[in-house]
Amino acid sequence: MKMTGSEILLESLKKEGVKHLFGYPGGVVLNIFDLLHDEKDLQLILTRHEQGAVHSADGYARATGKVGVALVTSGPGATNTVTGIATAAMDSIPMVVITGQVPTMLIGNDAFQEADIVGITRPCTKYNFLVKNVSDLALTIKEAFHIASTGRPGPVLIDLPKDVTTSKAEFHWPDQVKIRSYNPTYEGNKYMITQASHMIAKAKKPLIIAGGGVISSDASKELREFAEITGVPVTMTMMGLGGFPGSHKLSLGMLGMHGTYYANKAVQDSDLLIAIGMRFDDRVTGKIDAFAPNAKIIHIDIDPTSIRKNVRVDLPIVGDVKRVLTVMNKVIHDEVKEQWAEVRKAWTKQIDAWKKERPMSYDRDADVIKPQYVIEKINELTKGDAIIATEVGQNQMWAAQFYKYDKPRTWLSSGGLGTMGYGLPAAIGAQLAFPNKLVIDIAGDGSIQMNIQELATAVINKLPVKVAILNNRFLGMVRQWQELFFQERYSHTKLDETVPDFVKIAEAYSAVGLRATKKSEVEPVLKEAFAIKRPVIMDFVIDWTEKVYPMVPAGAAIDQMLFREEEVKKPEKKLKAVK
Ligand SMILES: Cc1ncc(C[n+]2csc(CCOP(=O)(O)OP(=O)(O)O)c2C)c(N)n1
Repeated sequence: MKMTGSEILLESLKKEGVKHLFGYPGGVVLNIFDLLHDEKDLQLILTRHEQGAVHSADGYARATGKVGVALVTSGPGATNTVTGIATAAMDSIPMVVITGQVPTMLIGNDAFQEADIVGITRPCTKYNFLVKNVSDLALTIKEAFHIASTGRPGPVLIDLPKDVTTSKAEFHWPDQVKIRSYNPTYEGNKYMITQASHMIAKAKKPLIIAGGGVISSDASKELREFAEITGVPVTMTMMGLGGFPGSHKLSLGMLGMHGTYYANKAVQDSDLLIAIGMRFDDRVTGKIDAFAPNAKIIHIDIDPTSIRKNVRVDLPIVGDVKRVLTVMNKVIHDEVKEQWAEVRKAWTKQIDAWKKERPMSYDRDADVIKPQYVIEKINELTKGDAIIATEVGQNQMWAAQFYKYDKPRTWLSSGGLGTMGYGLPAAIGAQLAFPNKLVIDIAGDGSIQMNIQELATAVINKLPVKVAILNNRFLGMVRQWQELFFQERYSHTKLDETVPDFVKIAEAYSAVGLRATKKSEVEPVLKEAFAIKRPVIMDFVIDWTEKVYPMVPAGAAIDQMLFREEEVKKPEKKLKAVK
C-alpha cells in the first residue's frame, strides 16, 4: 500500500520502538504534525524551544540507553537544534534529529526558512542525511537509528524536504541494514587482551580510568567484576560517573581538573593505566607532557580514532567495552589470582593514605548555605537513588564531587561541550522515561535562565522534575577563574540585581517555588519538594564566595592542585595561572 512520506516516517519510528519524541512545529512539518494529532502510539512532547527538545531527547537517551528522537521545522527550528546536537555528539549520545526542509525544488534558492542544516551539522553529527526521494525514507530511518545506536553512539540528523513528506511510496520496512563503509569492531583482539592481562599481572601500581563508554556499552557489571578480581582501584571521568559505584571501596571518585586529590595523585604515580571507554579529554589529562609520567597505558575503546589521539598508548584494544571486559575477566580468572592482592598491598595502602590526607572537604561548620552541603543533603535524603541532571559550572562540579553515583544512567551532564541550559530539558526527558523516579536538575542561577522556559513543558506534561538552584548571583565558575587568575576583576559575571525571583518564576509557570536562605532551611525545603508530585524550583541562596576545590589550573599537571586550605590560610597570596 502506498503511503505519504509523513505516514512512512511515523510508521518507521514505531517500527523502531519509539514511543516519545520531543519537538516543535513549523510550516514544512505541518503534515507530520497533523498526523501526530490523532496518533495513539507515538507521543510528541511539545517543548518551548527546539534546543529544549534536543536536550530532552538527549536526557531520555542517557537515562534509558535508547535512541532519543527530536522533530523540528526547517530554518530557525533546525538551527536551534545545533547546540543540542553538538552536546550529544561530544558525549556520544544516541539520538535521531529530524528536521523539516523546504521543498527539494527550492533548496539552494534562499527560500523562506531555508537553512543548510546538513552542511551546518556535518561536523557535529555522527552522520546526516538529506532525503531526496520518498522511496528512500524508510531505509534512511532504519539506517539512522542503526548508526546512532551502534559503535560509538552519536546523533544522526535526517533532513526531510516538505515534498518528500507529501509524496507517496510503498512502505517497505527493511529487516536489517548493512552499510558497506560502516562496520564497528565489537570483539577486542584476543592476543591484545592476553597481553593486557600480563601487563596487569606485572603492574605494581595499576589504576583503571573508567569513562562514559562503560555506561554506553552497559558494562558496569563487567567493570565491577574486573576491578574486584584484579583489586585495581577505579577513578572515573565526569562522563564515567555511575559506571562504577561511587561508594565502592575501590572507587577514587572523579579525576581531572576538579577531581579528587587521591585520584590525581594515583594517576601520576601509577605504573599502569587501564583506560576504558574514555578519550583523554584535556580536563582529565591536564598538561599532556606531564600526564602519568611513569605509566604504561592500555586503552580499550570502540572508536579506533580516539586511540592515540591525545596521549601515547602502549596497548590499544579496539572493541565494545562490555565484550572486551567479559573476555578479559575470563582470561584473568584463569591466569592470575591470589598473588595480585599481595603485590598491590603497598599500592592500596598508599591510596588509602592519600584518601586520609586530603578527603573531599568544605567548611562544614559555616552558618551560610554551602553548596556542597545542599548536594550532600540531596544524596542523603534520596539515598543516592535519584537521577541527577546538572547545568554547567560550579553547580555541575559540586554535583559531580559530593553526590555518590552508584548506578549507571543516573548522572546526566554535558561533559564534552559543557552546555549551560542542558539540565532542565534533560531532566524532563529522563522524567518522561521514568515517571516514578525522583529526577533533580542541579542548577546555577545563570544556567537555569538559559532554558527556564522548559518549566512549562514539565508542568503541562505533569512531569514532577525538581530543580535545585545553587544561587550565588554570579556566573560562578567564570567568577572563580577571575578570582584566581584575573585579580578579582569580575568582568560581566555578576548577575546580582537581575537574578529573577525564582519562586515567582515557578509560580508564574504554575509550578511550585521554594526558597532556603539559611542552612537550617535546606533539609526542610528538600523534604517538602521531594514530597510534592509536581515540578518544583528550589532556590538555595548560597555563599557566593564558595569555590570548587581541588582545582588544577588550566595547563598544569593534574597533581598540581589548588586547595581550599591554601585560600583560607593565605588570602593575601594570589594563586597564579600556569600557562
Ligand atoms: C552556553 C554556554 N555559554 C557560556 C558558557 C561558559 N560558562 C561556563 S560555566 C559558566 C557560569 C555558569 O554560571 P551558573 O549557571 O550561575 O553556575 P555556577 O557556576 O554559578 O554554579 C559559564 C558562563 C557555557 N558553558 N555554556
